[in-house]
Amino acid sequence: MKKEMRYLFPADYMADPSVHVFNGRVYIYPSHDWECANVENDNGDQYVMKDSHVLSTDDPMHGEVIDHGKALDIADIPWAGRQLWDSDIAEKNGKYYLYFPLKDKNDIFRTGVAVGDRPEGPFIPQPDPIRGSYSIDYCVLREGDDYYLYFGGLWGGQLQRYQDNKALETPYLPEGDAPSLPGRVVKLSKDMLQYAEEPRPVIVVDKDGQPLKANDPHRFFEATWVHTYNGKYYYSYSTGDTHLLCYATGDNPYGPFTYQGVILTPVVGWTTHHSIVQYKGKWYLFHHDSVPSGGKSWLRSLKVCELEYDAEGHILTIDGGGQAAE
Ligand code: FUB
Repeated sequence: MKKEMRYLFPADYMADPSVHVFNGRVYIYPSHDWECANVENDNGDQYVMKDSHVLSTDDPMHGEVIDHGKALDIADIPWAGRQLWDSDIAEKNGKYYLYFPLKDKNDIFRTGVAVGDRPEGPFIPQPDPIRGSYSIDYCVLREGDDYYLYFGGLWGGQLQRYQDNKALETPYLPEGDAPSLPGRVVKLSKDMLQYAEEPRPVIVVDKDGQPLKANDPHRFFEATWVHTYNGKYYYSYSTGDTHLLCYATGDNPYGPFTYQGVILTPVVGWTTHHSIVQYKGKWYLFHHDSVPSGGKSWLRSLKVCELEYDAEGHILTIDGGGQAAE
Protein backbone atom coordinates (compact mmCIF):
# COMPACT_ATOMS: atom_id res chain seq x y z
CA MET A 1 0.00 0.00 0.00
CA LYS A 2 1.34 3.42 -0.95
CA LYS A 3 1.11 5.96 1.87
CA GLU A 4 1.64 9.69 2.09
CA MET A 5 5.22 10.04 3.36
CA ARG A 6 6.94 12.98 4.96
CA TYR A 7 10.69 13.65 5.22
CA LEU A 8 10.88 14.85 8.81
CA PHE A 9 14.15 16.72 8.91
CA PRO A 10 15.48 17.73 5.47
CA ALA A 11 18.18 19.93 7.04
CA ASP A 12 20.42 16.97 7.94
CA TYR A 13 21.00 13.26 7.45
CA MET A 14 19.57 11.24 10.33
CA ALA A 15 18.40 7.62 10.65
CA ASP A 16 17.25 4.82 12.99
CA PRO A 17 14.47 6.81 14.68
CA SER A 18 13.40 5.71 18.17
CA VAL A 19 10.23 7.63 18.96
CA HIS A 20 8.29 8.16 22.20
CA VAL A 21 5.52 10.39 23.46
CA PHE A 22 6.55 12.35 26.56
CA ASN A 23 4.40 15.08 28.14
CA GLY A 24 2.00 14.99 25.19
CA ARG A 25 4.73 15.59 22.58
CA VAL A 26 6.49 13.28 20.09
CA TYR A 27 10.26 12.98 20.73
CA ILE A 28 12.56 11.46 18.11
CA TYR A 29 15.98 10.00 18.98
CA PRO A 30 17.79 9.29 15.68
CA SER A 31 21.35 8.42 14.70
CA HIS A 32 23.19 11.33 13.09
CA ASP A 33 24.73 10.21 9.79
CA TRP A 34 28.04 11.64 8.57
CA GLU A 35 29.75 11.69 5.20
CA CYS A 36 32.62 9.23 5.22
CA ALA A 37 35.54 8.22 3.08
CA ASN A 38 35.35 4.55 4.12
CA VAL A 39 34.62 1.88 1.60
CA GLU A 40 31.10 0.51 2.11
CA ASN A 41 31.38 -2.95 3.66
CA ASP A 42 29.43 -5.62 5.58
CA ASN A 43 31.11 -4.53 8.79
CA GLY A 44 29.27 -1.19 8.66
CA ASP A 45 32.47 0.87 8.66
CA GLN A 46 30.63 3.50 6.61
CA TYR A 47 28.37 4.40 9.57
CA VAL A 48 30.71 6.79 11.36
CA MET A 49 28.32 8.66 13.64
CA LYS A 50 29.97 10.85 16.28
CA ASP A 51 27.00 12.49 18.00
CA SER A 52 23.20 12.38 18.14
CA HIS A 53 20.39 14.93 18.39
CA VAL A 54 16.87 15.05 19.86
CA LEU A 55 13.98 16.22 17.67
CA SER A 56 10.36 16.82 18.62
CA THR A 57 7.00 17.71 17.11
CA ASP A 58 3.32 17.87 18.01
CA ASP A 59 2.16 16.77 14.55
CA PRO A 60 4.27 14.06 12.82
CA MET A 61 2.82 14.51 9.31
CA HIS A 62 2.60 18.30 9.11
CA GLY A 63 3.92 20.07 12.23
CA GLU A 64 7.15 21.93 12.85
CA VAL A 65 10.04 19.61 13.84
CA ILE A 66 12.29 21.19 16.46
CA ASP A 67 15.96 20.24 16.77
CA HIS A 68 16.84 20.38 20.48
CA GLY A 69 20.53 20.01 19.72
CA LYS A 70 22.99 17.36 20.77
CA ALA A 71 21.88 14.51 23.01
CA LEU A 72 25.26 12.78 22.95
CA ASP A 73 28.76 13.47 21.70
CA ILE A 74 31.40 10.75 21.79
CA ALA A 75 33.90 13.41 22.92
CA ASP A 76 32.04 13.38 26.29
CA ILE A 77 32.08 9.60 26.73
CA PRO A 78 35.21 8.40 28.53
CA TRP A 79 35.20 4.83 27.17
CA ALA A 80 34.37 5.82 23.56
CA GLY A 81 36.07 4.32 20.57
CA ARG A 82 33.98 4.99 17.45
CA GLN A 83 30.54 4.62 15.82
CA LEU A 84 27.60 5.88 17.89
CA TRP A 85 24.65 3.94 16.44
CA ASP A 86 20.94 3.58 17.21
CA SER A 87 19.75 4.60 20.70
CA ASP A 88 16.49 4.44 22.66
CA ILE A 89 15.17 6.11 25.79
CA ALA A 90 12.93 5.40 28.80
CA GLU A 91 11.45 7.60 31.51
CA LYS A 92 11.33 6.47 35.14
CA ASN A 93 10.33 8.65 38.10
CA GLY A 94 10.97 11.86 36.18
CA LYS A 95 14.45 10.84 34.93
CA TYR A 96 15.22 10.00 31.30
CA TYR A 97 17.63 7.15 30.51
CA LEU A 98 19.17 7.15 27.03
CA TYR A 99 20.67 3.80 25.96
CA PHE A 100 23.24 3.95 23.16
CA PRO A 101 25.52 1.49 21.33
CA LEU A 102 29.09 2.62 20.87
CA LYS A 103 32.31 0.78 20.10
CA ASP A 104 34.78 0.88 22.97
CA LYS A 105 38.51 1.38 22.51
CA ASN A 106 38.82 -2.32 21.52
CA ASP A 107 36.23 -1.90 18.73
CA ILE A 108 33.60 -3.88 20.65
CA PHE A 109 30.02 -2.56 20.79
CA ARG A 110 28.89 -1.90 24.37
CA THR A 111 25.74 -0.30 25.79
CA GLY A 112 26.13 3.15 27.30
CA VAL A 113 23.54 4.91 29.45
CA ALA A 114 23.18 8.69 29.70
CA VAL A 115 20.79 10.28 32.21
CA GLY A 116 18.81 13.51 31.94
CA ASP A 117 16.00 15.39 33.66
CA ARG A 118 14.06 16.22 30.48
CA PRO A 119 13.30 14.32 27.26
CA GLU A 120 15.32 16.83 25.23
CA GLY A 121 18.34 16.49 27.51
CA PRO A 122 21.01 17.38 28.39
CA PHE A 123 22.09 13.80 29.09
CA ILE A 124 25.11 12.91 31.20
CA PRO A 125 26.83 9.66 30.16
CA GLN A 126 27.70 7.15 32.87
CA PRO A 127 31.46 6.63 33.19
CA ASP A 128 31.29 2.98 32.02
CA PRO A 129 29.05 0.90 29.76
CA ILE A 130 26.55 -1.61 31.19
CA ARG A 131 28.43 -4.64 32.57
CA GLY A 132 28.30 -7.62 30.21
CA SER A 133 26.64 -5.61 27.41
CA TYR A 134 27.18 -6.34 23.71
CA SER A 135 25.81 -5.69 20.19
CA ILE A 136 23.55 -2.85 18.97
CA ASP A 137 20.11 -1.39 18.23
CA TYR A 138 18.13 -0.78 21.40
CA CYS A 139 14.46 -0.63 22.19
CA VAL A 140 13.13 -0.20 25.72
CA LEU A 141 9.67 -1.49 26.62
CA ARG A 142 8.02 -0.30 29.82
CA GLU A 143 5.65 -2.66 31.62
CA GLY A 144 4.47 -0.98 34.82
CA ASP A 145 7.56 -0.81 37.03
CA ASP A 146 9.58 -3.15 34.80
CA TYR A 147 11.67 -2.07 31.82
CA TYR A 148 12.92 -4.48 29.15
CA LEU A 149 15.86 -3.70 26.89
CA TYR A 150 15.82 -5.40 23.47
CA PHE A 151 18.98 -5.45 21.39
CA GLY A 152 21.01 -7.23 18.74
CA GLY A 153 22.27 -6.89 15.19
CA LEU A 154 24.12 -9.23 12.82
CA TRP A 155 27.27 -8.57 10.78
CA GLY A 156 28.63 -5.14 11.84
CA GLY A 157 26.33 -5.33 14.88
CA GLN A 158 28.55 -8.18 16.21
CA LEU A 159 25.75 -10.45 17.53
CA GLN A 160 27.36 -13.49 15.85
CA ARG A 161 30.32 -13.05 18.19
CA TYR A 162 28.26 -14.17 21.23
CA GLN A 163 26.59 -17.30 22.48
CA ASP A 164 24.86 -17.61 25.87
CA ASN A 165 26.08 -14.05 26.57
CA LYS A 166 29.74 -15.08 26.30
CA ALA A 167 32.15 -13.92 23.61
CA LEU A 168 33.05 -16.69 21.15
CA GLU A 169 36.58 -17.43 19.95
CA THR A 170 35.13 -17.78 16.44
CA PRO A 171 31.96 -15.95 15.38
CA TYR A 172 29.04 -18.25 14.49
CA LEU A 173 26.40 -17.16 11.98
CA PRO A 174 23.91 -19.99 11.29
CA GLU A 175 23.17 -20.82 7.65
CA GLY A 176 20.59 -22.69 5.60
CA ASP A 177 17.98 -24.65 7.57
CA ALA A 178 19.58 -23.98 10.96
CA PRO A 179 17.53 -21.79 13.32
CA SER A 180 18.31 -18.12 12.71
CA LEU A 181 20.29 -16.09 15.24
CA PRO A 182 17.81 -14.44 17.61
CA GLY A 183 17.83 -10.91 19.06
CA ARG A 184 18.03 -10.52 22.83
CA VAL A 185 15.93 -9.10 25.65
CA VAL A 186 16.89 -8.34 29.24
CA LYS A 187 15.09 -6.78 32.20
CA LEU A 188 16.82 -3.65 33.48
CA SER A 189 17.82 -3.12 37.11
CA LYS A 190 15.66 -0.88 39.32
CA ASP A 191 18.17 1.98 38.96
CA MET A 192 18.00 1.53 35.13
CA LEU A 193 21.80 1.44 34.87
CA GLN A 194 22.54 -2.32 34.64
CA TYR A 195 20.96 -5.61 33.59
CA ALA A 196 18.79 -7.24 36.27
CA GLU A 197 19.34 -10.71 34.77
CA GLU A 198 21.12 -12.54 31.96
CA PRO A 199 19.88 -11.51 28.48
CA ARG A 200 17.57 -14.08 26.85
CA PRO A 201 17.10 -14.96 23.17
CA VAL A 202 13.95 -13.63 21.51
CA ILE A 203 12.61 -16.51 19.43
CA VAL A 204 10.44 -15.83 16.37
CA VAL A 205 8.49 -18.92 15.29
CA ASP A 206 6.41 -19.74 12.26
CA LYS A 207 2.73 -20.77 12.37
CA ASP A 208 3.83 -24.35 13.25
CA GLY A 209 5.86 -23.15 16.24
CA GLN A 210 9.24 -23.72 14.54
CA PRO A 211 11.95 -21.05 14.85
CA LEU A 212 12.48 -19.12 11.62
CA LYS A 213 15.43 -20.54 9.71
CA ALA A 214 18.65 -18.75 8.82
CA ASN A 215 17.73 -18.78 5.13
CA ASP A 216 14.24 -17.33 5.71
CA PRO A 217 14.07 -13.83 4.15
CA HIS A 218 11.88 -12.78 7.09
CA ARG A 219 14.27 -13.72 9.89
CA PHE A 220 15.61 -11.23 12.45
CA PHE A 221 18.70 -9.22 11.51
CA GLU A 222 18.66 -5.96 13.56
CA ALA A 223 16.59 -2.88 14.58
CA THR A 224 14.15 -4.30 17.14
CA TRP A 225 11.06 -2.33 18.09
CA VAL A 226 8.34 -3.54 20.47
CA HIS A 227 4.90 -2.02 20.98
CA THR A 228 1.56 -3.28 22.27
CA TYR A 229 -1.78 -3.27 20.45
CA ASN A 230 -5.05 -4.76 21.72
CA GLY A 231 -3.23 -6.63 24.50
CA LYS A 232 -0.63 -8.25 22.19
CA TYR A 233 3.10 -7.59 22.03
CA TYR A 234 4.31 -6.68 18.54
CA TYR A 235 7.99 -7.51 18.03
CA SER A 236 9.22 -5.85 14.82
CA TYR A 237 12.65 -5.81 13.24
CA SER A 238 14.72 -5.34 10.12
CA THR A 239 15.69 -8.37 8.04
CA GLY A 240 18.93 -6.64 6.99
CA ASP A 241 20.20 -8.19 3.79
CA THR A 242 16.65 -8.89 2.56
CA HIS A 243 15.71 -5.27 3.33
CA LEU A 244 12.29 -5.72 4.95
CA LEU A 245 10.66 -4.58 8.15
CA CYS A 246 8.76 -7.57 9.55
CA TYR A 247 6.79 -8.32 12.71
CA ALA A 248 5.74 -11.13 14.98
CA THR A 249 3.28 -11.13 17.89
CA GLY A 250 3.31 -12.69 21.34
CA ASP A 251 1.69 -12.72 24.76
CA ASN A 252 4.54 -11.45 26.93
CA PRO A 253 7.70 -9.33 26.59
CA TYR A 254 10.03 -12.37 26.40
CA GLY A 255 8.19 -14.11 23.57
CA PRO A 256 8.20 -16.43 21.76
CA PHE A 257 6.67 -14.33 19.00
CA THR A 258 4.80 -15.78 16.05
CA TYR A 259 5.75 -14.40 12.65
CA GLN A 260 2.94 -12.35 11.07
CA GLY A 261 4.14 -10.44 8.03
CA VAL A 262 5.90 -7.53 6.34
CA ILE A 263 5.41 -3.98 7.62
CA LEU A 264 7.53 -2.17 5.01
CA THR A 265 8.88 -3.35 1.66
CA PRO A 266 12.46 -2.28 0.78
CA VAL A 267 13.38 1.39 0.81
CA VAL A 268 16.03 3.09 -1.32
CA GLY A 269 19.27 2.40 0.58
CA TRP A 270 20.64 -0.73 2.24
CA THR A 271 19.37 -0.38 5.80
CA THR A 272 15.83 -0.20 7.04
CA HIS A 273 15.06 0.72 10.66
CA HIS A 274 11.96 2.04 12.38
CA SER A 275 9.71 2.66 15.34
CA ILE A 276 5.93 2.40 15.70
CA VAL A 277 4.08 4.87 17.92
CA GLN A 278 0.51 5.88 18.68
CA TYR A 279 -0.13 9.60 19.02
CA LYS A 280 -3.42 11.49 19.27
CA GLY A 281 -5.37 8.40 18.17
CA LYS A 282 -3.27 7.58 15.07
CA TRP A 283 -0.46 5.07 14.54
CA TYR A 284 2.77 6.10 12.82
CA LEU A 285 5.72 4.29 11.26
CA PHE A 286 8.92 6.30 11.63
CA HIS A 287 11.78 5.05 9.44
CA HIS A 288 14.44 6.27 6.99
CA ASP A 289 15.63 5.97 3.41
CA SER A 290 18.45 7.24 1.22
CA VAL A 291 16.47 9.02 -1.51
CA PRO A 292 17.61 12.58 -0.64
CA SER A 293 21.32 11.57 -0.69
CA GLY A 294 20.90 9.94 -4.11
CA GLY A 295 21.06 6.41 -2.68
CA LYS A 296 24.14 6.69 -0.42
CA SER A 297 23.41 4.00 2.14
CA TRP A 298 25.29 5.83 4.91
CA LEU A 299 23.47 9.17 4.39
CA ARG A 300 19.89 8.53 5.38
CA SER A 301 16.87 10.76 5.94
CA LEU A 302 14.08 10.42 8.50
CA LYS A 303 10.58 9.64 7.24
CA VAL A 304 7.15 9.13 8.71
CA CYS A 305 3.80 7.81 7.47
CA GLU A 306 0.62 6.56 9.08
CA LEU A 307 0.32 2.85 9.85
CA GLU A 308 -2.93 0.85 9.83
CA TYR A 309 -4.17 -2.48 11.19
CA ASP A 310 -6.95 -4.65 9.84
CA ALA A 311 -9.82 -5.88 12.02
CA GLU A 312 -7.72 -8.88 13.19
CA GLY A 313 -4.81 -6.67 14.24
CA HIS A 314 -2.59 -7.40 11.22
CA ILE A 315 -0.44 -4.48 10.12
CA LEU A 316 -1.16 -3.46 6.52
CA THR A 317 2.04 -3.67 4.45
CA ILE A 318 3.43 -0.29 3.37
CA ASP A 319 5.35 0.33 0.13
CA GLY A 320 8.89 1.48 1.01
CA GLY A 321 9.52 2.78 -2.50
CA GLY A 322 12.72 0.79 -3.12
CA GLN A 323 13.35 -2.29 -5.22
CA ALA A 324 12.01 -5.63 -4.02
CA ALA A 325 14.72 -8.16 -3.12
CA GLU A 326 15.29 -10.81 -5.79
O1 FUB B 1 22.86 3.24 11.77
C1 FUB B 1 23.79 2.19 11.88
C2 FUB B 1 23.12 0.88 11.75
O2 FUB B 1 22.49 0.81 10.49
C3 FUB B 1 22.00 0.65 12.73
O3 FUB B 1 22.43 0.31 13.99
C4 FUB B 1 21.28 -0.42 12.00
O4 FUB B 1 20.01 -0.71 12.51
C5 FUB B 1 21.24 0.13 10.61
O5 FUB B 1 20.21 1.04 10.44
